Amino acid sequence: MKHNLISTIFALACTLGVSAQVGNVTVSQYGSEPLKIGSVEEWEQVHRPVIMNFFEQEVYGLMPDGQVGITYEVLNECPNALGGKAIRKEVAMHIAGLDTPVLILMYLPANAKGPVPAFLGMNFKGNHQINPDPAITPSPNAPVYKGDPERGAASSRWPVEFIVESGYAVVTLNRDNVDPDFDDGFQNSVHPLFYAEGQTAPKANEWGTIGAWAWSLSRVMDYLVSDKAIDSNKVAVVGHSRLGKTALWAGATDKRFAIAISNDSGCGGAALSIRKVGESVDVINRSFPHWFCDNYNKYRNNESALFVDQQGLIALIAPRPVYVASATLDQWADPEGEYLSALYASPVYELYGLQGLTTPMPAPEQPMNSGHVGYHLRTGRHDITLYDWQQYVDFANRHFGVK
Ligand code: GTR
Repeated sequence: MKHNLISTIFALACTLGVSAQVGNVTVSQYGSEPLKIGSVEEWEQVHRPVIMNFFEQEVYGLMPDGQVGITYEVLNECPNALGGKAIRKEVAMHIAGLDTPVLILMYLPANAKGPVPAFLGMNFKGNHQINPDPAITPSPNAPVYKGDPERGAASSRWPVEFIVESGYAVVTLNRDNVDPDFDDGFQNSVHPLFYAEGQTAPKANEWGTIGAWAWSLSRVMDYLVSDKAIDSNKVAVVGHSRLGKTALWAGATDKRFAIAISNDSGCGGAALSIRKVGESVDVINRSFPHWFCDNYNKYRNNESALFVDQQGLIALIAPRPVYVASATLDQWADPEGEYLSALYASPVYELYGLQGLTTPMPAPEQPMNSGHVGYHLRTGRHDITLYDWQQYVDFANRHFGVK
C-alpha cells in the first residue's frame, strides 16, 4: 500500500516536475544545499528517481531505450608489453550501423593471479597518445596533430606503468571515436542510430554528446563483464574535465561502476552551478552546444530554477564511492564549487551509514580519502597528473581491498 502511494505520487512528481508530498517528505526543488533526506528508503524510492529524472530530462538528456547490435572482437593481445610489465590488448567494438569500430585499448598487469580491478576512462586525442608504445593502433577519428599520430603525447595523463604495477588494468577509448566533439547537429556517430522515423536530431530531452560518451562507457562495461581477466565488480570509471563530467554521468546511470572519479570536471560536472564561478551554464552551452540536452539551455543565467544543483549528480552515485578532485589554478572549474558538491552530497552517503565529507575544504595536497566521498585539491593547473592517479589508486585500494 505504502509502495503504491509512493509510486503514484512519484509518477505525478515526474510528470509535473513539481513538488509532491509523500508521507512527511516533500519532493520539491532541492536547490544548492546539502541534501537532507529522511531515510535510505525515502532516498531510493522517492528522491533518487526524481533527481535522476531531472538530470535525464533537463541536463544530459535521456539515453536511448532502443537496442543496437554490438559485437566485440579481440584484435590482438601481447603478453609482454611495456617491457614485460603488462599485457596489451585491443578490442574492436562494432556498433551496427557505424562503419568505424570503436577501439578499446587495455593494459593489464602481467602475471596477475586472477581477474584484476580496472580503471576505465575515455581519452581526448587517441589511444595512441596515452603511451609511446609503438604497437598501439591509432584511434580512428582522433583529431590530427602535426607529427600525427603523436604517440605518447598524453602519457603524463596516463601513468600506465604505475597503474598496472599497482595491480589495475587500464581500459580506454577515444571520445571522438564514439562521438566527435563538435557541434554537427548530431548527424554522425551514434545519435542517428536511434532516431525515430523522420527524426533528424535529438529531442529537447534526449542525449547530447556527454550522454553518448557515458553510454559508450557502459557499452565497454558490457564487454568487461565478459572478459575473464577483469574483475567487473571492481571497475572505477574515471575522467578528466569534460570526460570527468562524463565519468560522473556514467557512474550515476550505470550502477555496475563500482567507483566514479571526477578529475577537474567543473561546470556541468562536479561544480555547483549556482555559484557561477569560472564557467557558467550560459557559457558552457554557448561554447559547447552539443554536450548537454537542449532543455539545459533553460537554465542559462537562470541557475536558481535548477531543480537540484550538481550535488544531486554526485548523490546519484551513492552508496558507491565517489571521488572529486580539483586543482588550485583551475578556477575555470571552480575548485570550491566542486568541493561543495561533494560535501552537499555527503548526507546521502551518511544515510547508508557511510562516511562522507563533513569538514571544510582541505589545503592543497591534503587528500580526504578515508570515507566513501573522497576529495583532493592539487597544486597546479587544469590537468590530470601522476599525483591525481596516486590518490585514485589509493582510494580504489581501500574500497576494493587491494593490498
Ligand atoms: C573547457 C571547458 C570545460 C572543460 C574543459 C576540458 O574548454 O570550458 O568545461 O570541459 O574544456 O574538457 O578540458
